[in-house]
Amino acid sequence: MRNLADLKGPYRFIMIIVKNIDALQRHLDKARANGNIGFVPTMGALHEGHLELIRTCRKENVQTIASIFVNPAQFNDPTDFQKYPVTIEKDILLLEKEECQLLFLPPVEVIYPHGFKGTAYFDLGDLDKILEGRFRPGHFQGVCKVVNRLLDIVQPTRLYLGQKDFQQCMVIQKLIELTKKNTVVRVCPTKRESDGLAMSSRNVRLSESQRKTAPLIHNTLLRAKRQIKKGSLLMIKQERTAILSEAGFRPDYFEFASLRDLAIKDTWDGEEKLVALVAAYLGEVRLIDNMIIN
Ligand code: PAJ
Repeated sequence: MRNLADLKGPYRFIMIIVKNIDALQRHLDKARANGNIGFVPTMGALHEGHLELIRTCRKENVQTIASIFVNPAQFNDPTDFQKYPVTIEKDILLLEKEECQLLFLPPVEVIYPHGFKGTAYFDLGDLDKILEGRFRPGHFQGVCKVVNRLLDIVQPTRLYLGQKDFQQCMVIQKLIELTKKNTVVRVCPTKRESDGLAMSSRNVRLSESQRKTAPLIHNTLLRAKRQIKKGSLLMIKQERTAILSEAGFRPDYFEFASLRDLAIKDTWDGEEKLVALVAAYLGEVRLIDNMIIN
């Protein structure tokens, strides 16, 4: 008889990958009996930002499930959808390394059996009309469609999201309230490259020289955080936008908003909690970032 210590060779964690709902439910039923389920939805092309979500989820839950689904409903720009990086084999290895127990990898017809065009509308108030919503019409409705569907399927105890997509976190929180789900949202800090650039699946599409310019988007937020004082915020917004334009960005917005409800602020009373948010194109690549100010 052999005991465990006799087993030679490296230990290899095996992650279960499922593509359809029946198989997923079978695994989830077993998982649920063992404890809390934490869920990390992604569109793949995984980087350290995603992996930090997995690590936090692993620490806080008995079972970690990730999903990879490049959601056609949330791309308002068809070129962005076509060019969205797909690195599935690498993603699987990365998730296994983090000991993620379950990966849901559905084909489009499993998520949208009747197509995605005519499905439900979620009343998010102003949340999907400002900032990203203004420049990417329909984007947050598309995010809600897929997240609503994924949450109905997985029914996790906790949902892990990145602060990098600050407005998305607020939208999904609102979706959960609207649909009266029991899932708790956990927002994890933005993971950055050493030069401050927020990690993003889209960063691989930047040219070498664009990649050198890109961290300015983070610097401009840091600068605004230092500059801000009670009174009008318009000068800072204009100055920050101009600096980005001079460096070769095409800014969509640089805004301050209330941390509570994301209402845009043109003046500050020196007390209200604010977040600064920026979106700008560098060539064809659209970058977003944000920073909590106080
Ligand atoms: P995706 O861009 O793949 O991001 C998946 C999750 O990783 C999101 O919660 C996002 O905020 C988080 N994330 C991305 N970059 C990060 C970084 N640098 N630091 C920390 N977290 C980061 O966001 C989506 O996919 C989709 O909209 C999705 C929610 C999956 C719905 O389709």
